[in-house]
Amino acid sequence: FFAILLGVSMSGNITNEELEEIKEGFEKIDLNSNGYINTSELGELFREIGFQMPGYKIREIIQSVDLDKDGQINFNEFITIFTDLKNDDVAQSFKKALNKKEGILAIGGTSEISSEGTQHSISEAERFAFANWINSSLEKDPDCQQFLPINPNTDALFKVVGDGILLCKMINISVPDTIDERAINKKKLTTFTTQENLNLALNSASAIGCQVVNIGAQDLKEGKPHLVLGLLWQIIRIGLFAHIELSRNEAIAALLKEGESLEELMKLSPEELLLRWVNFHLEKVGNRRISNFSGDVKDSEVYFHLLQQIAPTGSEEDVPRIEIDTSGLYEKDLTQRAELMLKQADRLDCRQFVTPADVVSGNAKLNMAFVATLFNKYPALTKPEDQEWNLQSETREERTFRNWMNSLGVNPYVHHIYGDLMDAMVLFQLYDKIKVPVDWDNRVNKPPFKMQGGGRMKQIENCNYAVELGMSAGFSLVGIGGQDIYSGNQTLTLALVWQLMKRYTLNILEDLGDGEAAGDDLIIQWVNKTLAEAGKTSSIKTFKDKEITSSLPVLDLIDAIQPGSVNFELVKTGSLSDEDKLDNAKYAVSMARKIGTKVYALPEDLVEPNSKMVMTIFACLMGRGMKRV
Ligand SMILES: *[C@@H]1O[C@H](CO)[C@@H](O)[C@H](O)[C@H]1NC(C)=O
Ligand SMILES: *[C@@H]1O[C@H](CO)[C@@H](O)[C@H](O)[C@H]1NC(C)=O
Ligand SMILES: *[C@@H]1O[C@H](CO)[C@@H](O)[C@H](O)[C@H]1NC(C)=O
Ligand SMILES: *[C@@H]1O[C@H](CO)[C@@H](O)[C@H](O)[C@H]1NC(C)=O
Ligand SMILES: CC(=O)N[C@H]1CO[C@H](CO)[C@@H](O)[C@@H]1O
Repeated sequence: FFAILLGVSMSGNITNEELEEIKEGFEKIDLNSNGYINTSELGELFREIGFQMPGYKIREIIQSVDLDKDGQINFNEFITIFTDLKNDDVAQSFKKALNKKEGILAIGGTSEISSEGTQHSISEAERFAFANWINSSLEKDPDCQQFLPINPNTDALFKVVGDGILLCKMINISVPDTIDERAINKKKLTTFTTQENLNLALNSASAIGCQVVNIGAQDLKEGKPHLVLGLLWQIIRIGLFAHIELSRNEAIAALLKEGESLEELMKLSPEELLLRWVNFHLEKVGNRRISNFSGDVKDSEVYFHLLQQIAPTGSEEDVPRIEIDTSGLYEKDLTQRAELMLKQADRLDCRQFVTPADVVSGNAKLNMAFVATLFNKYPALTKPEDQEWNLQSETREERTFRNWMNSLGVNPYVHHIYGDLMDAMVLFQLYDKIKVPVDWDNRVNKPPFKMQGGGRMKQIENCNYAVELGMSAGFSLVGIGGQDIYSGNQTLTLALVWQLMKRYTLNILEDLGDGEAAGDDLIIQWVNKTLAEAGKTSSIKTFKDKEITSSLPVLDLIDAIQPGSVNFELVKTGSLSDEDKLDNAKYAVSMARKIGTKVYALPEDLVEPNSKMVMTIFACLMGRGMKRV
């Protein structure tokens, strides 16, 4: 039954046979047989299949399919859970549950690959788009020549990710310098060295904020279409959005509206900024505006105008004028019109992600990626000169915290650490992850919140509760009130988030040991002992130890945990320049990920050394080392 649900949830089509199965399933879940599934019945289902879902998530699922808004699911609505492909969360949840349940794994695994129909509907459009994107992104990479170009019309894409190299390269393109070239195994790959590459790819993907909890190395080796596309999209999106962010691209301030503050603009997500950007350019030519990347772009009209507005005018040196031919606007057939529009985009070297069919069908994901491509290449924005401001760009620490949260799959995705935590919803989810019980039903006010009055109070109440939970978890939160989190006080917000991350890291250790409370001393002792036992000469006294700046203790420890893994010929020793130190640190971080640890810290954290992040690195390595036995 669940296999069917899974199959259906991926293909979007239901046969009569399947309908019967779903009906049976519905009856099983509908415990009181009243023809409706309510929150507690759905919760029971998830529990039964071994998957803990917080109450609010279950309500969210119900809300999302509850067409007649009566707070429960009838049979017709139930079917939509499995047909609505867009409801990815649900499909993912089921998948997770299935993977956990013994015996079903095999069924779940094959249902994805078994029928041709299933694969097609996973999204041929995405497969096509991503294959082409990879083709052009990695065209010049010497290590990728053996599998490029990827034929976008076949399933070749799913095969080429199997050895991990291509994924490592794509991650490094999205967030440059994430992966050290020296850590990738490139020649004569064996099962083991392939596994290492995939570890490196998956742990690096986490480190840049991808949610990979459902994806294992085996899934990538087997090239499971659904998972490969999901991971690739996360990686690609992070790269596309990297500069659609006020603090990294001040020209975005040109999008400020009358009476709006920079803070307000800063809170917009990249999607919202892109919509605003399109409308900003549309304002110059007429009254048309868009509010989504689906229905509103289908007729290509908006695109023609946008291209015309952003095409280089020749006023800049070395960038010749490109005149956009808008005669395609008069083409009646929408598909042909889209093709004419894309021909113009091609002249800007921006024909990416969408085919005419994707434009006309209003594929929101791919159209947004297309618009992001246009923005990244030709923003055509000028930073307003008349304004004084001092924008702080995101610190390394803020970014690391954010990536950590996002990799745990918090919802909504955190773009701005302060603005996105102010209603505490993300904090509550993090408490869930560190096993601090959250009273979702009675204490949490759920969004949406009104901008004024009551909404503000409700968010502050949430923040107060978030602080209270921290106290109950034994965090040190002296002088931190809910109001500080709500108003985005940087120091205090970071203090809370750090304690969440630290607890998360230590929990992993405790899960491995016999419940012994892990602490700094215990970790340092373990590090010293492990180093000594492996005959290494390095050791550390604290997480601020000067020795750490060379990364040698980390590299030695990695080699102690997995003997022979570190190539010490690549490691600089003796008296080190800052550059040498950074070089070692990059190698160390990538190597740690390669042997299977989820390190979020960055090379700079070792060079500094930043004792908090250094602690997480050693703790992760300790976790890995303990698993060895
Ligand atoms: C990653 O990117 C950096 C900077 O762009 C580059 O120096 C490095 O060689 C790249 N590594 C890989 C594995 O592509
Ligand atoms: C997109 O926005 C338009 C209005 O601007 C609306 O009519 C249409 O339903 C929206 N489409 C989707 C898929 O949200
Ligand atoms: C944040 O809180 C600290 C401690 O209460 C305070 O010293 C600091 O001024 C606050 N920062 C802002 C920007 O309000
Ligand atoms: C680790 O080793 C160093 C050097 O031998 C020593 O000074 C330090 O006290 C040790 N720390 C712990 C916690 O074992
Ligand atoms: C088969 C295929 O689509 N090849 C393309 C891969 O990407 C390069 C660079 O964009 C194109 O020139 C190829 O046509």
